[in-house]
Amino acid sequence: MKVRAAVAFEAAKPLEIAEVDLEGPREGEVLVEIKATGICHTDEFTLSGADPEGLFPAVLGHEGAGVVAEVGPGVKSLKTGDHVIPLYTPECRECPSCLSRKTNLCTAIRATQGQGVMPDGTSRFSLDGRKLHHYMGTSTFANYTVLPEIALAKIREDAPFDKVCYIGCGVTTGIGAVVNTAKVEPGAKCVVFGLGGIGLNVIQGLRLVGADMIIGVDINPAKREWGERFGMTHFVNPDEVDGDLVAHLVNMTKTPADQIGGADYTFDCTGNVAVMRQALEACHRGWGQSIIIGVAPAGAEISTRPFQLVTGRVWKGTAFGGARGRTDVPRIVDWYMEGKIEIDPMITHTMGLERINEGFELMNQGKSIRSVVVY
Ligand code: NAD
Ligand code: AHE
Ligand code: ZN
Repeated sequence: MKVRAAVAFEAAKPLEIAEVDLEGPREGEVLVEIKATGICHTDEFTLSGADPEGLFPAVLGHEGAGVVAEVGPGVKSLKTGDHVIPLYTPECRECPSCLSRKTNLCTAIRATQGQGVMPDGTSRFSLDGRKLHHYMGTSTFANYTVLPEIALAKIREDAPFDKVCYIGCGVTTGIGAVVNTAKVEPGAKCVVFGLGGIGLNVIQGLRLVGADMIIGVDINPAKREWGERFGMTHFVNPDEVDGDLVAHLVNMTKTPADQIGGADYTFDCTGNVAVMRQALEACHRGWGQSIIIGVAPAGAEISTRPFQLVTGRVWKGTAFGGARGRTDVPRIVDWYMEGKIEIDPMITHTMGLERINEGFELMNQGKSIRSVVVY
């Protein structure tokens, strides 16, 4: 069938809208009509050429929501008409990782997903007979896409696509980092670096679990108001700090009873390895945990003095907020529908597919929190 897609032909070039060919679903696969998709910084990261796994030409996009249009042979858990959210972290419930209960990083199809193809090693997308790569196993920058059954979360039918698509990455990543990865307890002192589409969801996750001190750090002064809107208690602009940022943050967390200071939990939502170091070193001696969410460019490495870890600080990372997608995503949709979490105010821009490059520009200029493309 012919579908409309925003194609990334080359790194660091704008996406091009094209009518491309999409083959129907094979064994264990599902054809989904995508109704809406968010634009995440990771799409920009791959488009920029900084992603070591980046492949071109490709149909990017990983933050979608839509309706099952057709199921392939052997598909048991979904039927035509079901409402779904694509999962770049699938949940097969059978691989060693899923069975371990220690991680959400299902390994059933990770190898082929990283090669930009379906689990049988072929692509369903093409243009004039030339193969187009899938992206993160989801390719939501097309109005129809094909995914494995294990990479789809079935959601309730009254949830609006143009809002819950954000649960396909940003919302789940931010809130999940707090709830699943860090397991932040009420009363905690926390620092969030980078108040974009992910960081603001970390902040609302911290508010949800009852953190006491939620310090937001961003070089964009406009993010102060955004952070406060979702529960941030203090804002720090590194450009306005006189002296060392880490010492400044540690000082902010000191009390008369605790003159050591440092955060119980910090979160990097920037992808900048220098910031990741600051986030670790702003943690409390003996127990502070720093969670890396941001993705860093090819070749970048993190560093710190080993003494930071010897003295009890912990460095952790999280993918998709540690969420098991088919199990957790429908619950997060329920939280949104029940008013327990906010999404609407973070979706600052909505546009048709033909304006998708504007969405990338708004993000690069720090003028949006989330842009959503509606088909
Ligand atoms: P975004 O562009 O919306 O937000 C990034 C924010 O960081 C901006 O507000 C920017 O001003 C701020 N920032 C940049 N440099 C900074 C610095 N030196 N100090 C403080 N703040 C700084 O991006 P996003 O969509 O929120 O994504 C954030 C990061 O998370 C990206 O690296 C993205 O690829 C990654 N990500 C990871 C996962 C995961 O599962 N681990 C999921 C989604 C996104
Ligand atoms: N391909 C990159 C890393 C990209 C990355 O870390 N992706 C995150 C999701 S970001 C969503 O916005 C992730 O889930 N990683 C786990 C995985 O298995 O991909 C690289 O550096 O090679
Ligand atoms: Zn994302």
